[in-house]
Amino acid sequence: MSKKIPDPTGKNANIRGIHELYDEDPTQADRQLWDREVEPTSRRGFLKRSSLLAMASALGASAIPFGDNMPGGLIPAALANTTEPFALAGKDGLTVLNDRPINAETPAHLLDDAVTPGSRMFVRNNGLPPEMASIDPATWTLEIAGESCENPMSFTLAELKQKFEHHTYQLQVECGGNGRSEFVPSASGNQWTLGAVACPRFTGVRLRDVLEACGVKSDAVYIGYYGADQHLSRDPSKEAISRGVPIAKAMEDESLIAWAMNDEDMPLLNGHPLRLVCGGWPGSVSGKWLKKIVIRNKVHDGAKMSPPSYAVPKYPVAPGTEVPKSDMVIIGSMPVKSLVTAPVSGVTHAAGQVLEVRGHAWAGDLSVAEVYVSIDFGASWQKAALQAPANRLAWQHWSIGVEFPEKGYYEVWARAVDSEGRSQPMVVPGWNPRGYLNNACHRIAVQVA
Ligand SMILES: Nc1nc2c(c(=O)[nH]1)N[C@H]1C(S)=C(S)[C@@H](COP(=O)(O)O)O[C@H]1N2
Ligand SMILES: [Mo]
Repeated sequence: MSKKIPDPTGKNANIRGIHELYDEDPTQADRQLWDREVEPTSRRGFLKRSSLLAMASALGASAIPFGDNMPGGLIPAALANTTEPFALAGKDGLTVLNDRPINAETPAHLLDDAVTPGSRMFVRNNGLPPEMASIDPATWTLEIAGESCENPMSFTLAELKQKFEHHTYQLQVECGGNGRSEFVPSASGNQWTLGAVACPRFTGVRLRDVLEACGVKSDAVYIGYYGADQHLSRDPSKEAISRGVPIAKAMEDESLIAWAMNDEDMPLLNGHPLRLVCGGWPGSVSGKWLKKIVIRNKVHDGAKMSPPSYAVPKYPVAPGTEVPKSDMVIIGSMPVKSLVTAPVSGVTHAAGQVLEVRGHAWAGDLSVAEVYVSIDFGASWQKAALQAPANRLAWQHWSIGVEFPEKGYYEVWARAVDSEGRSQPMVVPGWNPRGYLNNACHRIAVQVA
């Protein structure tokens, strides 16, 4: 007999889909998963016990004497008596999904800027980021090595800046799991909705120029990165994540080793003082807090590099299918997608007036050819005006004036088509075990009154 088990901690009540994962009594592993994958985001909810220990100092207390009696993860009243949602320093209006590791996404209407400000760029951490106080840009070094590197070398940040030409590109970075929350049955991992995507301007040196200065052997097929963040266990022999890209992607003009975002230092949570940016691919290839790059003679084998991480089945599977790792492929270029960034979903609009609807569209390594908008649940589509990208791998802006025939409830759906004629699907596409690549149309609600 299977039955639905409520989350015994009650912490995840607002997180869609999590309970569907469990129809047996929860195991210890399940409880750990609740703690690890779906930590609470509301002060009216609960925090996990490990975070509580740190909370004594947040309360300005030296200790919480009866802390052992606190129900696992209870939020202290001193912090609970406010309606302010949890906020991340330097991140403006982002929704925090997790606090250990820190993961936060941006509501669609806060992604309205043509170029995403640092304060609005999502945060996806697999481990524990280095602390600001431990980062000294003056002594930071980047090492280039690996079996397919002719002359392994190390560069200080100043040497990188001085030896190589600087380049600035606006680059779209989207987490491979963006949209995961819509898959049924649900996939474990951050329950991203729409906002694990951004397109800031990055400045740095070309990855290619640095690799070539160190000599790329003819047998090179891949690069891999290592960052200064720690594994969640703090075990120094483990990497939080160490991924990479095929050498052809690494050698593209737009693949950067970047120190600046929008002409400012990289925000700490986005990889200060140095990160890799390979736009158009899952964000996980763009290594933060970059310490080392290896040139490999095989597919890089760092943490979260092999299936099922960042991989999808080679063939379509029915929802819920168990897929052998050998039948999975590593995700490369991301699929075509778009966002409606204005108006905000749920807006009330005056009847008889034209509603200005706008947003962005992007298509991995490709460009976007067309964007269409529907106000009748996909029965008919109107073509939006679409701008060229600022450069290759930047998202493109679209806009359209929409008229509504009468008062009532409408949804505005947006659908982009890439330069090879592939369209976003109107419904959630191919289910896959880890919940990647959901590029379904974004829709917003509009009340015409
Ligand atoms: N060192 C390091 N680099 C990393 C990660 C990480 O946890 N550690 N997360 C990756 C993932 S999964 C994504 S989606 C992007 C997110 O970049 P952002 O946090 O700057 O938005 O960083 C990638 N680079
Ligand atoms: Mo990611």
